[in-house]
Amino acid sequence: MASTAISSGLQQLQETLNGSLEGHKLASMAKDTKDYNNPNARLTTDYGVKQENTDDWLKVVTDDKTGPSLLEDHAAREKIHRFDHERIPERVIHARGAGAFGTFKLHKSLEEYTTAGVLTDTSRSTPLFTRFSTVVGSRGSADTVRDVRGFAVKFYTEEGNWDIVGNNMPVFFIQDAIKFPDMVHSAKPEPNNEVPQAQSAHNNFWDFQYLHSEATHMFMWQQSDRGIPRSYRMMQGFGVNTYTLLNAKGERFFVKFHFTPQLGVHSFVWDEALKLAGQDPDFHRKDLEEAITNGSYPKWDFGVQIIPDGQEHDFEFDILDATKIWPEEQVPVQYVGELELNRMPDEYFTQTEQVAFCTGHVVPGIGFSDDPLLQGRNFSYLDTQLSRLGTNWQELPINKPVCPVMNNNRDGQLRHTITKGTVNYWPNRYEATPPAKKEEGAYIDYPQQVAGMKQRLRSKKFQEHFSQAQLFYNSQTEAEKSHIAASFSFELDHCDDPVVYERMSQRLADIDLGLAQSVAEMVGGSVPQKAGRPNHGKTSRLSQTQFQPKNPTIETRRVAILIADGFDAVAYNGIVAALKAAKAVPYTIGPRRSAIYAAGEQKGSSKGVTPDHHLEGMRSTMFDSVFIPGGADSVATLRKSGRALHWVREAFAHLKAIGAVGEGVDLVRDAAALPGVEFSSSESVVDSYGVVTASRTKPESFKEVLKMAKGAADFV
Ligand code: HDE
Repeated sequence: MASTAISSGLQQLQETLNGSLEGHKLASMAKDTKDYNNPNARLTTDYGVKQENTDDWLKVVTDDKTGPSLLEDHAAREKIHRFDHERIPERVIHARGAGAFGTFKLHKSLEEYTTAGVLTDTSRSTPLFTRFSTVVGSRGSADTVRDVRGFAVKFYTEEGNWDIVGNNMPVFFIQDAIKFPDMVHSAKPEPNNEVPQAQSAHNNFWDFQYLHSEATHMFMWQQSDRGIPRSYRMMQGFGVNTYTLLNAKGERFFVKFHFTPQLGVHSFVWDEALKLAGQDPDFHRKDLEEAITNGSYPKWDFGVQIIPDGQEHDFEFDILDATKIWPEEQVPVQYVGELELNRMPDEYFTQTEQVAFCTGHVVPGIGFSDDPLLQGRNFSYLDTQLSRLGTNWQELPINKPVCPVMNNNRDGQLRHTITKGTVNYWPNRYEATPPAKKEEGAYIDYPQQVAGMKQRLRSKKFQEHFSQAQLFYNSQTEAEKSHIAASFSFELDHCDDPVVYERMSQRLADIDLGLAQSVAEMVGGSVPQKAGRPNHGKTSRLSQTQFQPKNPTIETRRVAILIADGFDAVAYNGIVAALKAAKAVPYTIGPRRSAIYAAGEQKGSSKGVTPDHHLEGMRSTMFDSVFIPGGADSVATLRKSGRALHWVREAFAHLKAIGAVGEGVDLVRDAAALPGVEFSSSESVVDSYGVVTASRTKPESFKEVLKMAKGAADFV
């Protein structure tokens, strides 16, 4: 096929990238890319023959009589046959996800600890693909459910692919990989009726959590606001497992990987997340796409925590236990690089669905540790790709490394590479394709001394399960703590087996008596009278309120502007311009999606403003903030609309910044007819409960409103 728009677009991009690694990856993908939106292309069969009719099966037919369809129609059979086999098995977990391409830049070399080029060469720009996901739900489930989020990054480095297959929480439910199938079975829909979908709020999940006290720390994270992130762009990423780094002197270091979002960590409130699951199940997917397409590229600071070999036993916890963090106060995070996402995939299936991450994919200078969860993962990821993608999945464009690949792994179903040569084994008489030497960049395994009894046991420090659960809870703000209590109350209310909610209420007393008592009362468990163990009272930097941007911004925040006929054009245009200038994303919402006319404008003499959506089509949940410009007729219409009042009330209940000017303030006042909530009607700018109102429209009002909207970033 002639060079098409997409592949030539990719090629152009590649040329501008000037022979860089990113250019290399793009060029390699361009070879496999075809443009369907090309008016010069023609429909063909899979074997390349142009087709004149793909709408009617070849059949015996006259003007008034339809006879049998003919088996001889190969093109029709091919079309149906290909359709019949379109589906592949979804990921056994993390089935629902969204991906994006990006770049990794290193600011500070880690050569003291590693030889890995990607972590030592500050002149490099390493291309990458990131896939975010929920864990429990099926591929078609909702984005905003309470769950852990996957944060998987494939770095296409000069020395081969390096995958960090992480999550948005730094710990995990279990310590030993052999428990994984039990754990996942308990979280997935129950086996008898396949209920519930994408929920941890059911008997089996909480039964397992109680029976595995090692899960206590992790379920506190999952029940916290971290379980309902506002955006993939606003969550942390953690490698979770302990890896190792190896430097040029052959010294080894233990390492944990961190990604901290430059936009800060933000979450929904639960009511919002629940509603969004129905109102817009693709909310996170669309959010990522909206930001990248608008050029507001999400960025994370990349950091490492490092413990030198020999110091691994200096901690009260085992540094190989994935249910434990390394508190930052004990092992600081060194931020050394930046990950940016800047390009959406061209096609979901071939890129986001077919990407195959493996914890086993490490590059020279990076290695594993004896973390028993990681060791099992190293088997599982390689293995699972086989049932999802078949053999030769490494050759799919999204999975191909940017460096040369050559070995004697051959054949298998759907092999693409054609390897020339007369031998396919090593050693061979030609000395063809010999193994690499260390100085040629070969992967070197650390010569680790190992001794011990072969046993099905866990070592001593792995037996302590509550200390860091307390540490996490103690570190939360009062608002975050109340969200945790509300979350347990919701989840355990969905468990109808008293054994489950009774026991879980008792378990919470191992963390905090007050928490256990409030949850037990809500869910009908017997109320614990004394703490299961004393609280050590320690805290760490674990509240998400401590991960906020240095310069708060409303960039990428979605602001709904409510208007009806007769709106104040000065106020409307002013706020739209101010929001755009601040790189926020304004959406105009009206009672209908056909033109709305400003005060003094006439249908016919003016085009009016065409809203992006109408009040029934989108709900306040889909926006970060609501603004109501003045205009007597506009506001009178909105004040009569139950939906408009609900919009403002709901936004208020979800702690969103609300702004109103001129008569718009009256709508806020109507909506705020709640006990104990009062809004002044004075002419100056009023800021109370996160609501900014200014009865007189003046430029300063917009500034105040914007300031408040920025403040919205602080609501957790
Ligand atoms: Fe995974 N996990 N996992 N996991 N995991 C998979 O691999 C597994 C664990 C994580 O976007 C599977 O390709 C075992 C921890 C992410 O494609 C599977 C254990 C962490 C993704 C698998 C764990 C993760 C997966 C399913 C316990 C955070 C999605 C499909 C030992 C550090 C990757 C696949 C993507 C996916 C196994 C525990 C993160 C079955 C056995 C801990 C982000 O191989």
